Amino acid sequence: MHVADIDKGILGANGIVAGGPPISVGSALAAKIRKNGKVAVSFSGDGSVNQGTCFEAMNMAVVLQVPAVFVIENNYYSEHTHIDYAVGCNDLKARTEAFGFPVFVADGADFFAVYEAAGKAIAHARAGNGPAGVFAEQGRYHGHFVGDPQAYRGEGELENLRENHDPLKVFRQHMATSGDLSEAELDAIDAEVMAEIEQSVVDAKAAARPTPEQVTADVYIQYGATA
Ligand SMILES: Cc1ncc(C[n+]2csc(CCOP(=O)(O)OP(=O)(O)O)c2C)c(N)n1
Ligand SMILES: [Mg+2]
Repeated sequence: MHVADIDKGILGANGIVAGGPPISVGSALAAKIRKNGKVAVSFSGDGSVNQGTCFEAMNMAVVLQVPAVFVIENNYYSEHTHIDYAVGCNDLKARTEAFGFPVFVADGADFFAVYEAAGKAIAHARAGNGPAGVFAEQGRYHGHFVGDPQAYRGEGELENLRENHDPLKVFRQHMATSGDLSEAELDAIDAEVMAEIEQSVVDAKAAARPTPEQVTADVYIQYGATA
């Protein structure tokens, strides 16, 4: 939530829900003025899209015709509240399009569908056609925080998600059809990643304890003068 790396074009996710869209519109306006071909992307959830800042940003992006892409991720929950209790209009695509820009829909469990929809939205914005949206649904596997008892979940809800809406399973199915990666190659990648995670834990536990001077290292970004 609090990651930022200006050098990589990540201006900063922030703890203010729906704080991102207005920042991205400012950034998209800068790209338009500088004619540098850049596109600003912001991410909002099914809860975040109901904030006034999100509506204002989407409207302003249309008025100014800036290259902003609004990604809307519906994972059905904002904290512990299901979308059915919190959103009056359950067609978020239609509601977003009503602001005056196209929204490309993808199955959030399908890596390739999301890639394609994002590509269309970025191409639309980069070509000078104003903002575009991407809408994807993917149910949330975990609680809102570590230790969330998730008593608000329906019976069998999580089991169904893991069984039938698992992006990694869908990815494997695609690979089986396309033949781009074999089962053995995918297993090898999984094993490599697991080993890397295990090793990181071993290294972290074996490392010397940080000194007081190191505690704030890599925590705060240094904003320098940028061109
Ligand atoms: C302005 C503001 N209000 C409330 C919160 C508390 N809060 C943190 S996350 C969250 C829910 C966000 O839900 P959603 O947009 O669906 O995103 P998700 O966590 O599901 O990806 C809320 C209300 C906050 N961080 N900022
Ligand atoms: Mg959500």
